Amino acid sequence: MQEQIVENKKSIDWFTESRFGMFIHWGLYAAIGKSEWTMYGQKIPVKEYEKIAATFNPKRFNAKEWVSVAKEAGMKYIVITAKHHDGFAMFKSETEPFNIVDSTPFERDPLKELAEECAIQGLKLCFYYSHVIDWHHPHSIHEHCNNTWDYQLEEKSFYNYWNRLVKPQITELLTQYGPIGIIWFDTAGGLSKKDSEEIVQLVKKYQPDCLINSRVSHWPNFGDYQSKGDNEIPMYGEGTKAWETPMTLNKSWGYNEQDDNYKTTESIIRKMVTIFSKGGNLLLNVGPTSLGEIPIPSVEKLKEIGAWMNENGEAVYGTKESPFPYEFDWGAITVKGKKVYLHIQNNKWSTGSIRINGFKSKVKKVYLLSEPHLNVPFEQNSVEFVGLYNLHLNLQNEPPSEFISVVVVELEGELQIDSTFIEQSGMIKLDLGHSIIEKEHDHNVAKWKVKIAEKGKYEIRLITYKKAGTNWADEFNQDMILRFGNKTKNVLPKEDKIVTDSDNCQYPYSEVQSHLGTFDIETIGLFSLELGSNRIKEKAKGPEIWQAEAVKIRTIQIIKTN
Ligand code: H79
Repeated sequence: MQEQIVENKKSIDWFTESRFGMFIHWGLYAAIGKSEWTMYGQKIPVKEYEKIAATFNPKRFNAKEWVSVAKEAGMKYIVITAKHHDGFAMFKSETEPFNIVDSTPFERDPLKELAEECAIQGLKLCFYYSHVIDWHHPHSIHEHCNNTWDYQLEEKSFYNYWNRLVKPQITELLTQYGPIGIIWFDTAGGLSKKDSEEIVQLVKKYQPDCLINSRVSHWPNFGDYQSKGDNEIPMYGEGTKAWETPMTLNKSWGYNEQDDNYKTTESIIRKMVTIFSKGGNLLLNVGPTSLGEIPIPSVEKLKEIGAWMNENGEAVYGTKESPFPYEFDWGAITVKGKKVYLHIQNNKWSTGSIRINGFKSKVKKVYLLSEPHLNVPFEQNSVEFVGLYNLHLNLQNEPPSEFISVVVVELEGELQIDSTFIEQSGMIKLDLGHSIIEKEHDHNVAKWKVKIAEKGKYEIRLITYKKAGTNWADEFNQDMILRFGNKTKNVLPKEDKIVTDSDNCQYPYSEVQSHLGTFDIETIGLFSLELGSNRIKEKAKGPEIWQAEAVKIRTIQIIKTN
């Protein structure tokens, strides 16, 4: 038996180069209009749920329009729900008549039409398939979320489901629709290691180049790339494999008629850039209606995103992650060969200048990506005794793009930076993922080393992500121990500031900022910073379930206050 699934280098390249895909959650649930978990939430009996199929007739479905919306947004692949947790197949299945061709008046196979259109327009088609949760089938078994209103758990026999529905339907999807980019699995809770391996082998048997996301299994080391949690943007230091964030435009995956909680276009573009700068892909979701239309506000957002991608795509497609192991407060960095792309937020642009510390490479020229004839004046300095190299840009021109504008830094030679933590214009974010965690007494201590280049007062802030509905006091009821330089402080973090939508954090989490203390730094150089708490866990060895934790410790931020 195989211990590790070997990464297929050749076929992962298209994925990492594409960076941006469209997720489509579409199924019978669109007709209820309350997202894809309604059957489970309302315990709708199978017999009742099947009646929706009899009236499901998405007459306005037009594959050409959907693929065009994705393509014009700059997306290179589409992942559509072939079967979600409700068990309804959105394709012609010989295995099970509970499918869109055999049990609706629509009678067409939208996946076939999308496959043909994707081939014409040059996008990769990929299928989401709920392999463990299936509330329609009498024998599916998940560790938590089963249909217990129609079926008795103790009467279920899992292999009836696995061998007679899952394997044949995955075979259909891999043999009837041409080359498939990814089979996107979800919610594998309870699936054995042996069955996980078997499903991987089945996919590879029919299409060796088809990628599989890590959610195929809750066992470690599965999948060709890491599928982050729903709406999760990872921190630094969480692994190196290719990865992807699935993200909603509002708060829902499947069509939800009441959900007009759309993120602003600016918020989405900031998150996109953050993801790209960390080396990830973004799979951005739409939830079409039961008539077969992508909701108008979604189409409008995607048009604005497309305009940005059209101007700035060179700084996205085929780029690599930023070599700096931390976030900047002005934006983010991507790299391609000897070009370093600075994605600068327009509101930071108005400050007139940007300084990057730790930039060692000799710079040839700096210019605006969308107007390459416009040079950006720059200076390079070094302060040898603290090992500090900086690049200073003068942003004289107006920001050329909406929301975020890209400056290209062209290098003379190879990219070389100082990858230790260095404060950047008086600010640095140290992610927990890049700390060293050691046990002391009854708790763990996270440790970092950070270079401070200017004397003065520095505020230390804790950044945590809190899940909606969590009571802070239940989570934090013991002091944390903070050490900076040679001073120590015990502090109980409070919810000093809550940000519901930041560049890295979104629903169902909010970013909480807690003031931990202020320290005087009287000499410049390298300092150690340590945070001790019973809430700091050892680093996870296997896959983690993103939304399992009520509060996640994320980052220590150091900010110069004078
Ligand atoms: O397909 C989308 C979700 O349906 C699926 N993953 C994305 C891509 C998903 N499956 N499980 N979960 C997400 C986590 C389950 C969350 C739940 Fe709930 C909390 C289920 C019931 C309570 C969210 C909130 C759904 C209904 C209420």
